[in-house]
Amino acid sequence: MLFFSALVASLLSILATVSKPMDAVFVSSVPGSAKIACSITESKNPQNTFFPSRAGYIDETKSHNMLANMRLRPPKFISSLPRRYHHDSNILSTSNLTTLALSSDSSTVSVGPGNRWRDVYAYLQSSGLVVLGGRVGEHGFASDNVVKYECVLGSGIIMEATATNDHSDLFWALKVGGNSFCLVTRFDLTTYRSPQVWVGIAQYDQSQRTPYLDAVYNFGAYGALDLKAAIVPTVVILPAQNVTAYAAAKFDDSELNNAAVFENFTAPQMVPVANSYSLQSLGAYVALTDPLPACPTPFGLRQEFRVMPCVVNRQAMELVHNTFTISVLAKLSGVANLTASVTFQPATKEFIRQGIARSGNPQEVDIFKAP
Ligand SMILES: *[C@@H]1O[C@H](CO)[C@@H](O)[C@H](O)[C@H]1NC(C)=O
Ligand SMILES: *[C@@H]1O[C@H](CO)[C@@H](O)[C@H](O)[C@H]1NC(C)=O
Ligand SMILES: *[C@@H]1O[C@H](CO)[C@@H](O)[C@H](O)[C@H]1NC(C)=O
Ligand SMILES: CC(=O)N[C@H]1CO[C@H](CO)[C@@H](O)[C@@H]1O
Repeated sequence: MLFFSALVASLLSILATVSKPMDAVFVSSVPGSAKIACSITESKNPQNTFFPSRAGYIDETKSHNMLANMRLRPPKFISSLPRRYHHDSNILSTSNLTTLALSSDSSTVSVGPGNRWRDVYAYLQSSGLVVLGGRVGEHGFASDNVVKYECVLGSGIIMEATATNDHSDLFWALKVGGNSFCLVTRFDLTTYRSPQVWVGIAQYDQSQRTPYLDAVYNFGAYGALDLKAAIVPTVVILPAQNVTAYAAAKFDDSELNNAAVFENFTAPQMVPVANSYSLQSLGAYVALTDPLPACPTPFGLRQEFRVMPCVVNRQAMELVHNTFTISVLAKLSGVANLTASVTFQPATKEFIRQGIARSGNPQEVDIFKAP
């Protein structure tokens, strides 16, 4: 905890993403026990078990870029699988769990995990409501805005977890727990009234490298001063084409285009080569950017994420940026279709504050210990 108590301003998560062609490994190359599990599952549930050569499998992998050994409908058959597969959502398809229902007072929306964000925003658009789908300090992380999970345990038992019921420990753990604790079959999310916002992506060429990294650093250090504004700054590398580009997805929960916190992302400080920042509904924005034009994931490609948190530090950003771009360009130029990117994601103090205010922060980042 020494690391966090030395926290000066805010955290900066470095998200590295790599999209690459999918390996040809599925049921045929998995270890023996998995093969047996697949056969047992298939014999019990032939309609919903998909091996690579079958139509259902191809449909699933067309719409989801995950590595998948097989697919079946949860939660009914979970307990027939060996325990080590219970929580591996990569082998379970949730694509038919497509619930979308606004509560009677419109304060929450129930969302099945088979939905894409574009479905959720499109569903809410006519009511002028939105949910937190990402990383906006004003309301914390998306996981700070889940009020209830419906989930299936390894034993096959279905339960609901909230901040205050008998399963509050599970609720707390699910905030950062990924799929290690249960399979979530429904998320109840807090809604916000926000019919139109300023949102869009500015793109810069290689010449803007230094002012771009400076602007991202400043946002990490001072971005909490404007709670309504957020950025997702991504360095995109296409090694086969020898191209490095800089992008900033900017968001301001306001109908006025006056976020001073973005001053260094616009002229004269930096001149974008393309810019879609405009007043629009989040639904319209998400429909246009899913999948992101900068990182398309067509059939046959998959994505992999790695996250490393560190205290905001301009020198560290320089080191990560240079090491990553230089080694990707030098070592991966022979890989066609590969996109590698680094997102210097500022997580301001407000993110952490909101997490603590909304039923606790399992990451145990203690901003109040900052000097
Ligand atoms: C989803 O439902 C459809 C229609 O009932 C069915 O054909 C398909 O196999 C189901 N998909 C999965 C993954 O269970
Ligand atoms: C890649 O582009 C840079 C300029 O952006 C250039 O200096 C370098 O020589 C190029 N490398 C290759 C292998 O083409
Ligand atoms: C913009 O950049 C200048 C110079 O680096 C810096 O002093 C200022 O704080 C930055 N503004 C914001 C809002 O980050
Ligand atoms: C899906 C995709 O982007 N495929 C491309 C991979 O790279 C080859 C060679 O550059 C292209 O021809 C494909 O279109």
